[in-house]
Amino acid sequence: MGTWLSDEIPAFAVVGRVNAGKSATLATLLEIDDDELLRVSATPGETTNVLPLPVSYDGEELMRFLDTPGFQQPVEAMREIQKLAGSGVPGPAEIARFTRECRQRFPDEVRLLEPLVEGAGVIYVVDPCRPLRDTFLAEIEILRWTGRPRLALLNPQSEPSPELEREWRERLGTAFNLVRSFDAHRARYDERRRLLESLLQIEEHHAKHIQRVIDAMANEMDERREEAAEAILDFLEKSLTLRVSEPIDVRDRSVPSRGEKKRAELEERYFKKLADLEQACLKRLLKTYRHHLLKAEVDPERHSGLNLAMAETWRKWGLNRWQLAAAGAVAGGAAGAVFDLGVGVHSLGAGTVIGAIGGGTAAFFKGGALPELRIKGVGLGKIQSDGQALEAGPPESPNFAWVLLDSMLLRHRGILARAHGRRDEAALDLEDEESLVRNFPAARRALLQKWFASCLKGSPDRGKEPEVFAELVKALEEAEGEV
Ligand SMILES: Nc1nc2c(ncn2[C@@H]2O[C@H](COP(=O)(O)OP(=O)(O)OP(=O)(O)O)[C@@H](O)[C@H]2O)c(=O)[nH]1
Ligand SMILES: [Mg+2]
Repeated sequence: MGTWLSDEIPAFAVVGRVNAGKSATLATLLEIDDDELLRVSATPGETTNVLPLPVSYDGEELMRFLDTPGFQQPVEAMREIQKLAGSGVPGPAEIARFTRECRQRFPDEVRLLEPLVEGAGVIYVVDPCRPLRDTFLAEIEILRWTGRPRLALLNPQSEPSPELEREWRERLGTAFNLVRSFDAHRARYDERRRLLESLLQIEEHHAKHIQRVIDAMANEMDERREEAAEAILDFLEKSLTLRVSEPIDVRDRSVPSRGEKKRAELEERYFKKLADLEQACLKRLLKTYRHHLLKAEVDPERHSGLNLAMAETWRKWGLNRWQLAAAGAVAGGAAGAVFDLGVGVHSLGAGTVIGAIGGGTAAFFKGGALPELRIKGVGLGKIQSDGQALEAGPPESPNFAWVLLDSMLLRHRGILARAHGRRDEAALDLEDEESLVRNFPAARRALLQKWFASCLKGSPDRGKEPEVFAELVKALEEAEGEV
C-alpha cells in the first residue's frame, strides 16, 4: 500500500508548523518520554523525516501514528498546488502530483503530505497563541485539499486569548471534521482517551481497531492502578514493620557520650532504610506509569535542619486529631501525651518547601521537634548472651502511617498528571498538596488503622490485606478524579 501504511491498520499523520508541538503531542498520547525514540525539542525543524509510531497490544499492531517534519513554506507550496490544478479547484489528485513532482523545492511539504496521499488521516496541531496568519491559512487549505479525515488539535504553548482561540476554532471548523484541544504538556489519561475517541468519530472505516486501542488503554490503566496499590501496600507494610538494631556493650552503657553516639547512628540507619523503602516504591510507581525522566531520588539528609518543613507536613498530611481518635489510633489516657507530638509541631507553623518526588518523607520525621523514634534496649539472646542491643522502630506519632500513605497517594497523583511530552527533568512538587486520607470514608480509616496497628506491632494482619488492597485501589482512583 506504500511506504507508510499497511492494509487494515488505521494510520494518522500528525502535521503542522515547525515547533507546533507535533512530537510532544505524540509523546504524550503514546507515553513516550524518551528522546531516543521521539525527539521533542525547542529547536524548530527537529523532526526531519516521517517517523512511524506503531501502537501495539499483545504483540499486535492496532494503529499507527506518523510524526512528520513541519510545514516550512506553506504559502509557496499552496501556490504550486494551485498551479497544478490550473483553473480548477485543487484536490487529492493535485496533492498526489505535488508529492511526485515537487520534492526538490518542497522537501518538507512533500514528506509530510506523502502519508496522506497514501491514505493516512490528518491530525493538525496548532498553537492557538499564535496569530492566525496567511501561512496558517495556506496549511489549512492544503490539508483540506487532501480530502483525508481531519482532526485539528489546539495545543497552547502559553495562555491563549479567548478571542484568538475563537478565531482559530472558527477557521479550523470550516476545513476540519473536528476541532479539539489537547495540551501536550498537561494532558492526562482522560484527554488522551478523548483524543482517540475523536479519531473514532472522523474515521469510521477503522472504528473496530481504534475502539480496541481505547479499550486496551482503559484496561491497562486499571491494571496499573492495581500495581500501584500493590506497591504502596508493600511499602507501608515494610515501613511500619521496619526495625534496626545496634549491639551495645558495657562501655557504651558506662560512657554516656558513646551511648549517645550509638543512638544517633541507629537513628540515621533507620531513616536511611526508610528512605530506601520509599525510593523502591517510587521506582515501582514510575516504572508502572512508564516515566523515565522523573526521578525517584530520596535523600534522607535533604531536609536535615529544616524542621519547619517537617512541621508543615505534620499539619497538612495524615489524619487530623479527631479522625485519629475516631479511627482508634489513640487509646484513651495515652492521647494527651501522643498528641503533644503532633500538636507541638503544628504550632511551629510556617510554610516551606516540601521537596520533590524525591524529597523524602522519611526526612520529614527527622529532627528534634519531631516525634521521637521508639528506641529501646533489647536482649540479644543467643547472639551475645551477655550483651544488649538498641533497637529503633517507627516514630511514636499515631500519624506516622497516615503521613506515609498520604505522601504516596499524592505522589501517585503527581505521576499521573505528568505528561510524557515534557522533556524537563523537573521533580514533582508536593508543596501545595492537601491531605487525601482526611477525605477517606470513616470505615476505610478504621480498617486501615487496624491494619496499620498490626504492622506496627510487627505482625501484619494477612487476613485484612485483600480488603486493605481494595481500599487502596479505590483511594487511588478517587484521587485521579479530583485534579
Ligand atoms: N508550554 C508548552 N510547550 C510545548 C507544548 N507542546 C510543545 N511544547 C514545546 O515546544 C517545543 C517544540 O515541540 P515539538 O513537539 O518538538 O514540536 P514539533 O512540532 O515536533 O517541531 P518540529 O519537529 O521541529 O517540527 C518544545 O520545546 C516543546 O517542549 C505545550 O503544550 N506547552
Ligand atoms: Mg517534531
